[in-house]
Formats: sequence, structure tokens, C-alpha cells
Amino acid sequence: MTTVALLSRSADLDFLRPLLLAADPTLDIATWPDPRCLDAEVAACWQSPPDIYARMPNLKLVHSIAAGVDNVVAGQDLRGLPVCRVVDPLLADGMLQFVLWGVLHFHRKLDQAMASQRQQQWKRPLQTPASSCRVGLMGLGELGGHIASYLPSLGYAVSGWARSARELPGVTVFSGEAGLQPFLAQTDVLVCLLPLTPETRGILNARTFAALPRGSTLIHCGRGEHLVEADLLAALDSGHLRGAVIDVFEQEPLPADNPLWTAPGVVVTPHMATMAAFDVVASQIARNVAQLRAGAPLFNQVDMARGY
Ligand code: NDP
Ligand code: OXD
Repeated sequence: MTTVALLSRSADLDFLRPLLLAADPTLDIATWPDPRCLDAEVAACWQSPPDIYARMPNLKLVHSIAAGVDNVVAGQDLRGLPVCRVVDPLLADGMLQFVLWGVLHFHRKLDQAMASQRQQQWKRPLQTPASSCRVGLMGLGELGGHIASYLPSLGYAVSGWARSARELPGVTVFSGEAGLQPFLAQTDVLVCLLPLTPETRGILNARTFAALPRGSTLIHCGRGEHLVEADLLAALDSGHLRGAVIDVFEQEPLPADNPLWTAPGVVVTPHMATMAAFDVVASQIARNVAQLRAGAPLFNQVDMARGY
């Protein structure tokens, strides 16, 4: 029997228990802070409790219940353990829908129409074709890559930035540190879909915003720690940036006194851009438990040398 520990310092993951048992009735499930978690072979995690894996001598697999793994690996003793994550086409579709909404919000100037409505003013914003709106995707992985495969078909001028170079139909691809400034210089709507790593922490900062054309906008769906909030507020205040849709925050829930709640031009959403269905999460964990038992390759294993 394999024991799966449901670990989180911020949420009760026990809702996954019936779904995991439906996927594999032989599993033994323990939910943190049940001390039986410490004997588990598999950890299924979101925001893992501090230094927890070091206290789990039988641990053989760390599985994020989400697409990102930053909050299950940060500050932990991984001692070479494999780390897996969730990859799912419907999760990618959800992100596509959210980002498309954000792009339309700015391209079709719904932000301006909503500001006029608040003042009961009838102002018709000038409309422009999609080809005039340059969407820049930071990150071309499972999520950014999916969006890059769709947005050009709507007529948008799409570019992307990743660590490694590649060719994507209808997309201008920039790569590496040297590609960042030229990528930003030709972006009107910047979309962040990067994983959080030491290289990407704080990447949405004053220097990045200054490299964007005046009047550009931000859709941020990566992680809160990518964004230097004070730099965003300053760029909005100066008028260099026109607006921002922010879905992820360094502190979640966003504290009531955070100035982003009320900053003009900012749409705050509560980390809702997308999520995998819970039965999909459970079945992917159960599938990897079976792979582990069989000594077979794991699905969606993260390259811990890269950190994503
Ligand atoms: P992937 O690992 O599939 O893709 C990551 C992409 O980022 C790759 O294209 C990679 O480049 C690029 N990248 C990584 N580091 C760098 C760097 N230093 N410089 C340039 N490019 C870099 O991740 P996903 O697409 O699955 O997910 C991305 C993130 O989205 C998650 O880590 C998570 O934080 C966030 N997320 C947010 C959700 C929300 O609801 N707000 C929901 C789900 C995920 P390369 O291709 O060259 O390797
Ligand atoms: C994820 C998330 O990483 O929901 O899947 O943020």
C-alpha cells in the first residue's frame, strides 16, 4: 500500500481524498497535520509546510497539485527527489480564455469605456484592428505556447519570449536575456506566464516597464513574486503604463490595504485565471503513483536543474 500525504500550510487538501480513492482504491491517504503524513511515500502538495520533506524518510515523489511547483519546492530539502506537476489541456484552455479576455479588455478599450461609465459619460473609444495590437507572451511553455498557437488566428500581432529559441507559426520569438529588451520594445500587451525561479523573481520591475512602449498594458498570471508592485504603481501613476490585469500576488489573499485594489486602470482578480479540475489532478497523481510502483518514467516531471 502506498501512503499519499496531502500537504499544505494554507489549505485543507482533504477534498482530494475521495477523488484519489476513486482513481486508486488501494491508496492510503493522510492529510496534514495528521502525523501519519510523515511516513508517506508520496507528497501531493500546494504551499508545502516549511521543511516538511526533511521529516519524511520514506518520501519518493513530490507532486504539485497545480501547474507551478515553486511553492512546493521553495526552502525544502529535496535531496534529489523527483518533482511532478499537473499538465492538462483544459487548464491551458482556461488560461487562454482568461488571457483573451484581458487582451480584449485593453485592445477594445473596455478599460476606457468602464472608466467613462463610472462618470456617466458617453465616450466612444477609437477602435483599431487586432493587427495593431502587439501581444507579447513572456513564457512559451504549456500555457504561453497554447496561447501563442491561438492568438494569431484572431489577427493579433503576437510575439513570445522564452529561455530557448524556437520557431512558432505566426509568432515572433525572442529568447534569453539578450532577447528581453527587443521583445519588450515591440509589445503593447505584456502577458506574464513565466514560472517563478531565481531568474524570473522580480522580473516585472521598473526596468521592464520602462522598456515597454508608452501606453502599454500588463496581464500578469504567473506568480506574485514576479511583480515589484511599487514599480507597477509608479509606472501606472506616471502614465507610462495604461493599465494592468493582475491575477497573482505576493500575498494572497490580497490584503485590504494593498493599493492595487483601488489603483486606476488595475483589474484585480483572485488567482482565478485557470485551474485543473480536481478529478484530473487526482488521476494524474494516481497515475504517477502507479508509475513509481512500476519503476516506470513519471509523467510531467520537472527539471529541477532549471527549476520549472
Ligand atoms: P512551463 O514550464 O510549461 O513553461 C515555462 C515557460 O517559461 C517556458 O517557455 C520557459 O522557456 C519560460 N522560461 C522559464 N524561465 C525563463 C527565463 N529565465 N527566461 C525566459 N523564459 C523563461 O510552465 P506553464 O506554461 O505550465 O506555466 C507557467 C506558470 O503559470 C506556472 O509556473 C505558474 O506559476 C503559472 N500559473 C498560473 C495560474 C493562474 O491561475 N494564475 C494557473 C496555472 C499556472 P523554455 O520554453 O525555453 O524552457
Ligand atoms: C497553478 C496555479 O500553478 O493555479 O496551477 O497557480
